[in-house]
Amino acid sequence: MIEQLEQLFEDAKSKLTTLKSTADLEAWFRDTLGRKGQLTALMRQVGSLSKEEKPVFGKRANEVKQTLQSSFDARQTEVKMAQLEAEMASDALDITLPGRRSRKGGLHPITRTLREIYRIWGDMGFQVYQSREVETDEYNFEMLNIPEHHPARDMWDTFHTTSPGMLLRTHTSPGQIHAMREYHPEPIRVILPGTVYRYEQITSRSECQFNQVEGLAIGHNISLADLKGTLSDFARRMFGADRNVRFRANYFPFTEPSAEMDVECILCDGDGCQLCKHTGWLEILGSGMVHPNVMRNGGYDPSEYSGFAFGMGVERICMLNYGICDIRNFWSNDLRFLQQF
Ligand code: FA5
Repeated sequence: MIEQLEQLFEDAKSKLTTLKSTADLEAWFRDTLGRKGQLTALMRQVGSLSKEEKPVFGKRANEVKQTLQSSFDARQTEVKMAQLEAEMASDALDITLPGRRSRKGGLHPITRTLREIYRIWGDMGFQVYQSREVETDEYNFEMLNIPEHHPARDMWDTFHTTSPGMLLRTHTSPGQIHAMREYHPEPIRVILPGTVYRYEQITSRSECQFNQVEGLAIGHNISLADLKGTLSDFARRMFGADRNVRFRANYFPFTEPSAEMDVECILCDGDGCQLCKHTGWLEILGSGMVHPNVMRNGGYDPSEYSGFAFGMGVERICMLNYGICDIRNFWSNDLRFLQQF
């Protein structure tokens, strides 16, 4: 029987070296070392041996089993590696294929316009001051000389929150009071950008949610001439030196005197079109000399200080610059519109 064992050992070992697939290896294992394999069958016959032969056979059978098991493990690893290499050679990764392009986004035209506005006012010595979007009635109206029941409240109807006296600001002007209270008694040169809200009919020129940039200059001996000169200079830098502007007297409760500034319509070059309501001009901002009551509410003494303020509509400026004839495009999320910028 020991000869049979040695024969089995030699045959199994040499067969193992010829195997090239996992399936063949599995079959070899089943036939040789498996529960119904040849070695197991041989080992079961140990009972038929003499007392002296038994331990010799048992020891050798275990050695054979262990050697065949480790040869099997080593061969299995070799076969797997060879298979992997063959797969990699036949299914090689072609790194010359172009990757998927990531889609490029662009800045919204309003963001571009805001950045241009910041740049121009920055060059003129104005710094950005951030003010809140949810305001109190006191700051949005009362501090700006618009007491309860004042008819001017009709022009600036807004969205109210469930907390009494809290509302979405209708303009960036309440920021004037915040800035004055923070900077007093220093001179001030700030712009205050941000979103404002109005309960109002949406048309091609008017939205219920839009952006404004407020401006405030407070100091000694600031006059209406400074206001006109500074705003005209802004228009020249923003729209080009050949674009005409005009000032129209107007009324705002928080400035006295007050004026609106119009820019010649860029779409029709002043001939009249739908955008400019056939007037040839587009209003871009309201402005004026800060009212003494507002000055006092901000903590400044109007007999010592004076100043001007303005509030410009960013969408209107953007429309003029890019020749956009409908304000509703800005919030429509239409890629055909946005991809043009
Ligand atoms: C005001 O909001 C004042 N707070 C401006 C001001 C500030 C005056 C400081 C004096 C001193 P008005 O409601 O006119 O004013 O709005 C200012 C600008 O915002 C307008 O000139 C216009 O360009 C823009 N605007 C107003 N309403 C809308 C709207 N519904 N949609 C888009 N832009 C608008």
